[in-house]
Amino acid sequence: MKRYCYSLVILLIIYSSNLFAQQHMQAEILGNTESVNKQGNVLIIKTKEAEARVWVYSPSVIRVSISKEHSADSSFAVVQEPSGDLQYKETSDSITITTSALKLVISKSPLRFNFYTPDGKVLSEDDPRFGTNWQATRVVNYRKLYKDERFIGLGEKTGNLDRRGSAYVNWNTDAPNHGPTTDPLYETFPFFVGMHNGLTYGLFFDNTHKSYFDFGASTDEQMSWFGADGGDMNYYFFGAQSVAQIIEDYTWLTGHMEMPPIWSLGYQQCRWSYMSANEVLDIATHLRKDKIPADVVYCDIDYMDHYKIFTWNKTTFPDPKGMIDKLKAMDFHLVTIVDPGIKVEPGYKQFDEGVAKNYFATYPDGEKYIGSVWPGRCHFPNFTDDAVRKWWGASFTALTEPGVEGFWNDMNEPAVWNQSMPWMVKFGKYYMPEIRNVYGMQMARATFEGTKKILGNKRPFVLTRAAYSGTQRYSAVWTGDNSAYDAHMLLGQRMVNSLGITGMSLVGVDIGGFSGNPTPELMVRWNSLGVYTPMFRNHAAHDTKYREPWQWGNANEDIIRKDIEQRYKLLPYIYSSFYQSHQTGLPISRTLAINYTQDTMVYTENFQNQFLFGDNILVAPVESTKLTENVYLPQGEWYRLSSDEKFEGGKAVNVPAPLTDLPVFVKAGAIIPMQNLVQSTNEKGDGILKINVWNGSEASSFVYYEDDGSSYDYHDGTYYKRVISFDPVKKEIVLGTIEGSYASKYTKVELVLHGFDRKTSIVKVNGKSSDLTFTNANKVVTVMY
Ligand code: MIG
Repeated sequence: MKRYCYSLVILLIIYSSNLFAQQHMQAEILGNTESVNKQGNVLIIKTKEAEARVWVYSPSVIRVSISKEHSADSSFAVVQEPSGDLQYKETSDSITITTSALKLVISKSPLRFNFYTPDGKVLSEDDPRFGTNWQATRVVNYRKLYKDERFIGLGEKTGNLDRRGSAYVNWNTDAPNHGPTTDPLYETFPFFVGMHNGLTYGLFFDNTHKSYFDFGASTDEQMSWFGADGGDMNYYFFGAQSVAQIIEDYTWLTGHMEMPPIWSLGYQQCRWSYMSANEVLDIATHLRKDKIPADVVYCDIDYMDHYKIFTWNKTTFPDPKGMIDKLKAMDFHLVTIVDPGIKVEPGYKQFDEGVAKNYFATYPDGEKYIGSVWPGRCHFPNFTDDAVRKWWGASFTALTEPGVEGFWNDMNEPAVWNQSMPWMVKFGKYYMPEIRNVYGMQMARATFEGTKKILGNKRPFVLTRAAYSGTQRYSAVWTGDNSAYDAHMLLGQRMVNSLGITGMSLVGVDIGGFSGNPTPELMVRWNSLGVYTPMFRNHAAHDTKYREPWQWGNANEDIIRKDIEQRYKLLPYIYSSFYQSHQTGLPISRTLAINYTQDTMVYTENFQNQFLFGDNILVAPVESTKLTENVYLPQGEWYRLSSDEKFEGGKAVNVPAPLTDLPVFVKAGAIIPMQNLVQSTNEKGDGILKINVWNGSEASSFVYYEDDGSSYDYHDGTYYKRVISFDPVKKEIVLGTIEGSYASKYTKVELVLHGFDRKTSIVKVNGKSSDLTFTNANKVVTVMY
């Protein structure tokens, strides 16, 4: 009897501990190394829990992927292959991989990954206790957090430039009425740059599941961590010692943007919605009549027949081609919206074809998923499938045949009413939670690849709301449904700057704020900031007042016009900046943290919204309620663009900031090519390229770039490129040798000199001074080269 009791107790103990194990997830920590093997270009390290793989992609980019079960290796983001070059040294307790730019020291037991500069300075290390860690399918990497460490990046996120002390979630979400702290939003860019001890590094967590980043927000500053609900601990570590070079490496890895059609860099007029062809034409006519330079008008969802994608409303848009022909005659380009949801309606072409070919998302038993959006009950194309992408892409003939050249991809998080698509919905082989964060990117890809094919040698313009790392290869992005108040304008600017860190150069916000009605002051101010935003689009929600430039009274319209004129004058500079981005991945709007990484002032709340627009222009966003502003000018000398007033940098200055004059500065030595005023990018202009040079004490140069603005011929050398340089010691400006076979549309060069003293600094151009004639003390000469 006694014995029986004992065994019962033991049985109970075993039973209850099993119960315990069933009810509570175990945290599994990556343990001790059991084997190390090199297979071709990959180093494979096994522990009891998992397998780690390490590849060298370039001297400054090393990839680590840790998994319990590595599946087929594929990525939506990455376009590069690992290099064959992987050398390592192994001792009894560590493995070391050293390249010219990075040193990875892998401690074997327990298995931890620690990154250093080649000479051994710490860049970033695993938390020694926890490193990589699982709780069921959730995978997390805990990292050491250094006292002075800052973080920037993650793309479209609210909050501060410096993300230290904050945490974020990536889960693409339709977020109307989002506020200054809302998270997550529409896009996922799991890439950040860390900085401490005067050093920099980058980390890209290429995992499409819902993911999490905590930069010491809720860990009592003991550690930072990132992880995901599923998938592998798969990351790329960047070791370059400048933020700019890290961005170049990240965009090398995930791809560069193509040159955008130049018309997409002009002023864009949008609204939800211009309700008829007549209204669209009225808007375009009014812009021309009022001499507001512009290139683009939009059709939002109401151009369609019952919101059916790839259709036109026969009553309100009876003759799309006729309308677009008229727009073209006025030098306008039309962009139309497309949503992913395909209306469930037998007889509707896209519905019938998609059903017949099984192109839509399903439940696991094959029943098609239905979610409601604008058209009512809808199916959702599986854009992860190549055949579906081709089918979607080919459908655009309904829009391209009448002449549409821009394709706005909305609602592709994907959004459904009430925002709760079930987790078991399948897109081909993927369940929704795994694919959600790349759905929008794959829709943009389908749109870009399809329209590019249809348009032949013409560049399509694609704009998407949802995105994932690598989207720059296909599309521009905007920051979704912002709101008409000052804090949102500033927040939007930080997002534009942050998106630039993660490879998105062609970005914009809805000027004026999508939801709500801006005050006239806010509209004017926001428009002046739009001049210095890569994509410059005025857009508003359906329940707001009309907000075209003439809706604000004559005086305000005059200010708005003058600002938009400035945008058009700057286009040669802006277009050249896009070429730089196409070549290197550097953004157009650059947080000051890129060029002035070690200057703590740029991270302060007062100055964190400031940015460089291209290499040479510094912009300070200002609330519409302020008429002066404290602007932080980093080290060096600066000139105010509007007055040529000169400032010593390395300090904050208080400057006038009336609504007519946003604080915009140029660097001493800046070279900024401009042109005369035109009403659209299609207008030929006076043929004079105005090369503005601001005097400085250091040599400077600028790569001027031009092409036809619309075709892909630039891939074959049909462009016009020259380096323009200024040497203050020799007092010479050199217009370098012309590269490429394109004939510039400018036949004359006019030098506009700023800050030069007429007597002492006569400037030679390409060795000659005889052609120079000053028209006044500080300005101009005309030279022909
Ligand atoms: O449910 O197409 O963010 O720019 O105007 C709203 C109508 C759908 C959301 C987009 C917005 C667009 C609007 N769309």
